[in-house]
Amino acid sequence: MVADGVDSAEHPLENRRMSAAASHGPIVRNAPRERIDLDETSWVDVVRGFAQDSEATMARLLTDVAWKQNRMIRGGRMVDDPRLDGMLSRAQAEAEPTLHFTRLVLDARYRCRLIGPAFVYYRNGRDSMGLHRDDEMRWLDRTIIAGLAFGATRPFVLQSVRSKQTVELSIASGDLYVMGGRCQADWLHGVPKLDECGPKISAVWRWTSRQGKPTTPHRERVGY
Ligand SMILES: O=C(O)CCC(=O)C(=O)O
Repeated sequence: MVADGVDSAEHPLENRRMSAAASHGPIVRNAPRERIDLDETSWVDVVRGFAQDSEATMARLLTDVAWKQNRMIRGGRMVDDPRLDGMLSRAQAEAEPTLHFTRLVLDARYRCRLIGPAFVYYRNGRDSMGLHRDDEMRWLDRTIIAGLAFGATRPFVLQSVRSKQTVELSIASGDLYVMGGRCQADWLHGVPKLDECGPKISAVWRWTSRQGKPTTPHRERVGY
């Protein structure tokens, strides 16, 4: 087989490099992972530049995802959520190389079977996600929530439920973040509004250990 002028059949090292690249698609499996300990039991991992083809993937997601305008009660009346939510069928998600390989890497790295991805589309800076925890999972004592970003760079804010201490990360296109431990029990997270900002899509995978006492989901999202 000849690729880029290299006959890989005669070059075992090149052969191995090519099959490693092919087996992980457009993601950088070994991109450095920074662990941020929020407290003794909650953490966030951030992997910068994890997805290599985020522009092309975003263009396909914009057309392929079934985007939906959800509504919420705010101040006693129904209003549109300031963002769109969406899903792909399992087959569609698995056919998208970045999503397929991200799921494989996450499952292997965190030793769990994540559900998803679900998608969030922030059309501009006015779209946002209020501070919340992903309590629809109900068992929050030990969870893994991963988000892969496509498009505009935006802040991702975490706030301690008890002390109100905040940690702000800047998440750019192709960056992967993973919240773990007791993060959903003890910390809120959200994406604040910005004055000026281009579109952004987040792909989100979730897993719960189902350990501990289940919570009752509470839809209200504060701020933003
Ligand atoms: O856009 C993000 O990364 C945050 C998404 C999120 O918080 C959620 O879907 O619950």
